Amino acid sequence: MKPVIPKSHPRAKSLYIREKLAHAFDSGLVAKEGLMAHGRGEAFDYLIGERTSKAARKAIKAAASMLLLAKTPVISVNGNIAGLCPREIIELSRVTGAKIEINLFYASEKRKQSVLKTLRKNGAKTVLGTDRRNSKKLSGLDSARRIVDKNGIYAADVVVVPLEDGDRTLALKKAGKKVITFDLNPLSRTAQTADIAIVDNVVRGIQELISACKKNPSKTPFDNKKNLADSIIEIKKNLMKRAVRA
Ligand code: PTJ
Repeated sequence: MKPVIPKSHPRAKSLYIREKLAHAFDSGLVAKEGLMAHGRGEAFDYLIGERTSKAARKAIKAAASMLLLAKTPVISVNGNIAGLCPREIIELSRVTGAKIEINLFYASEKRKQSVLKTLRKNGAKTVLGTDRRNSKKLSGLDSARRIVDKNGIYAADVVVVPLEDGDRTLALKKAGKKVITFDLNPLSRTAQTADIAIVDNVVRGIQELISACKKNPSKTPFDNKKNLADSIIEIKKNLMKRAVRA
């Protein structure tokens, strides 16, 4: 079959990611709402300039150090992240010793099984979040995300929550956990509530995070609010450059 997106297309990379997510939707991994969430992300990525910003690099370094110092880190996996970067999730788990737990907002047993199958196909050995006997409830949360694994998120000291909803980030914080997120929207409640928000496309940022973990960075002070402000300023600068050219 002839590829739909020509390699020469000026925005081929972004379109490949979109196509990957569309395929993941067709194979039952991604919720239809996940496609819309991706669209919102794409819009912010456009404003950021579709590259990893200086502020994001700083957040990635801080996240690597937090993950490596954690005692019981967990990576929470939803449909979008399973569709976009399953191999990288497993690699991140390998380099940090973090457990992997499936946790869906638009929860369904069928989609959970699809995510599990994809993670296994990509090399995951142990995946939490599928055994009801281990279910515990996170308090202060009404969505399906409140059901977590007692050996995973429930017991974690650090949780990575890529493409998240703000409510759970707050509930995790209230439960005394440190939260790391990937969110292209620096204004989102998740980004504003997390300890470390990496304002980058998870597809790019997760590769950088894996590389940073391999370098074993030392702990340096990190201020999430300041970093988010820097991310917004970088967007502004990028827009100003475009405005001058126009
Ligand atoms: O698979 P499920 O059922 O757990 O559902 C997953 C989604 C993503 C649908 C659910 O968590 C959701 O509705 O999320 P929100 O509230 O729309 O938030 C998603 C956030 O991620 C938004 O702020 C987007 O800008 C951002 N985002 C979207 N795509 C990316 C992204 N951030 C980083 N990388 C992306 N590729």
